[in-house]
Amino acid sequence: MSLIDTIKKTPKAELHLHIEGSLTPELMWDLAAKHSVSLPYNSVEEIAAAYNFSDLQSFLDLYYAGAGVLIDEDDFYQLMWAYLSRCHEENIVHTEIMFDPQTHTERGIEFATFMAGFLRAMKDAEEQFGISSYLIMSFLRHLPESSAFATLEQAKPYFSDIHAVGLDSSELGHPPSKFERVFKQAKQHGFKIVAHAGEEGPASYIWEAINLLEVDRIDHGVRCQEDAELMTYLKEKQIPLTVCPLSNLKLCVIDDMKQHNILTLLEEGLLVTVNSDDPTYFGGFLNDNFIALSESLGINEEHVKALAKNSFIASFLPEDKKRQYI
Ligand code: ES4
Ligand code: ZN
Repeated sequence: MSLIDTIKKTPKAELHLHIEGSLTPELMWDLAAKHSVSLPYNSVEEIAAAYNFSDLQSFLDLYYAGAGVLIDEDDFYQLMWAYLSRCHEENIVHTEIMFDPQTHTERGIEFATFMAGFLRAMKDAEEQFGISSYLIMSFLRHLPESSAFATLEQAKPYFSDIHAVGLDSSELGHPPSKFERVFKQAKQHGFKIVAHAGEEGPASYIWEAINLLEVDRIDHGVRCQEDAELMTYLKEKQIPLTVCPLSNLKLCVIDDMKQHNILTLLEEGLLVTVNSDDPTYFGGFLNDNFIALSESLGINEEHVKALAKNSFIASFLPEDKKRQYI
């Protein structure tokens, strides 16, 4: 079997995926027409051609604008259904999906609207494809703590549908410490905790996520290598890092995929996983990320198997379910 076949056929879990970042240019175009939302593009091709970013913020500006076409329950259903259908094609058997309530509530969209669409698609994917999926509610870190608290309150009717809370958006200048109190409350409600840290931000933000937010996983975390003590800690505690290679390339965290440190981190014994982050904006879904690593870093079949195994170990699945895959 070729390496590409191994990548495609190996059952995988995806742990770092923003559902709003899986909006295809085609669906954006169709929903803009449906709702008479004006886009600054004249065609689907123009949308795709606009996806050239210089850093995280330049991406986030387009990502929030793109999400403006998501208005009614069926839009959120279609968005989630399209992603889960792609999971089926890619042999992703379990996925833990981030969504940003504030991206929608700030535009006047009700929690009930997006949650109903997401949950209906997730149920259909479980029934039709056997894919299990969990939701991770992420707070936007560029907004104030009070907005995160209000979001947690609004989510109360859906607590049983949400597995974890996370932290995303503009990292620099918005350290995890800004959200210590709201994460403490989320933890008291029994949620698992994740946070983006060490993508553009320094290793100290990863320490804050660990010590102040008490995270179960770090999203990205690739700047951990700048702190030897942190590397030792991550290895000893086996705190998972959900790494997103094509994202790091597209957002200029690295200049060339050959510079990516994921293989070094794996070989050092850290619990790293491969993920797609915002696949339609960054030029590839999960298997494309594995393929990019094979082309640039020469990962082999053992690496693919180890990374896929890590994705289940690092997941929030119950132990008996994990054991089916590891
Ligand atoms: C994100 Cl790549 C990335 N980093 C931080 N926040 C995000 N939201 C969506 N994608
Ligand atoms: Zn992300």
